[in-house]
Amino acid sequence: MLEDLAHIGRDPATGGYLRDSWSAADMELREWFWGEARRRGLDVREDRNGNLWAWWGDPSRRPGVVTGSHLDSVRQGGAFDGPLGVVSAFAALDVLRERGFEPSAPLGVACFTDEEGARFGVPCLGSRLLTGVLDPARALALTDDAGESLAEVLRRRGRTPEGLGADPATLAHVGSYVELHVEQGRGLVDLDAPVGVASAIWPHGRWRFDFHGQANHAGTTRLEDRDDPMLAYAAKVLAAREAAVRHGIVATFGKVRVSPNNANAVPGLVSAWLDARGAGEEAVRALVAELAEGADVREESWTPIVEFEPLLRDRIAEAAAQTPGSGAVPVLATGAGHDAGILAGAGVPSAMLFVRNPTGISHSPAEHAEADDCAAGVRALANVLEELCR
Ligand code: HGY
Ligand code: MN
Ligand code: MN
Repeated sequence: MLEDLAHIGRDPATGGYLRDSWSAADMELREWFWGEARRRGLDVREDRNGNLWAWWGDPSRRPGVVTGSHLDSVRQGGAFDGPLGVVSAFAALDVLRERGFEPSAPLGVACFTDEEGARFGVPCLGSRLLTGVLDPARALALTDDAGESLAEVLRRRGRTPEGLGADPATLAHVGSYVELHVEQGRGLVDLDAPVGVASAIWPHGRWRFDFHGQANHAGTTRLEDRDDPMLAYAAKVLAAREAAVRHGIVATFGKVRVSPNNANAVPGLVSAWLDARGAGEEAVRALVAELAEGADVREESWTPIVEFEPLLRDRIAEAAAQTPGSGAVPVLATGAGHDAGILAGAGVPSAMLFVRNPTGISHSPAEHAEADDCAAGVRALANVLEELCR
């Protein structure tokens, strides 16, 4: 299944993926999801927010056990972040059927829309809308780099923007949620384990900074006459790194938009996005407060710390370790956000399985997972689903 997806949205020049939400690549990925679900006789549907659900059993009878992830990517992302979780969900369902397992609870495969927030800026857009933590009016007004709003994009894709919003009926179908995800660090490499279980997701957020200046000629404007926002931006980037070291957290300016972006002009405006994360919420807030001093800044998203429910976490780790030869399944925290964190925050018992990434690199074409480790992840997920559906 990973090979079937490998060509969709792939940039041949870099091997990276361009799978913006609602892009042509995303529409192809959605078709793939429907096909895989239909091939397995699952009842597949798209909810009002654009999330996809494929059910084995009827969740309106009783809440089901759901597993899945997302198919969209960051710009020039890797092949596994998201897709590995969706592919493993279908594969784990196949393993359960091979074992002759009859779930006593409905079993669902989920694909959340726009987990990365690469196009419209708010990550986990689909799960935030589903759980009601994101105001649909705000979501619809979000615009992409071309200035197109989510509402316009949805209409162009034949969806109904007015339908966006909290969806308690769909959320009620989710009795518990387990997301398998490629690890986005070196935890499992250092522990020499193919599969791990999440203990927590660090608090993290995104802030947009606007540095205002005066557009002017690069050749005729004397230095003392300049009001160059690029200098303020550069100073802020260096300040963010210094503050991150001091606060013991991470901070990144990974996206910047210069306008009008001429090589021969002093810019009029520099917009830049800060991503700050860390084990402790207060340190993240303190760093942002420092950088926000005297700046034109607005918070675009915030995700509080997620501590996965310990009993469920340990039950998952136990089940995942049932596979002969799997060895212990370590428990580790992550600095990466996930839909599982949004669902956990909405009170849905949630858990995550990680699959070893030998490069430890993510949000890059260098992201990788070995076939054997992916297979170990599927077996562990099948065990977990069997345990939860018992
Ligand atoms: O950015 C993140 O934490 C996740 O990969 N969306
Ligand atoms: Mn990601
Ligand atoms: Mn992801």
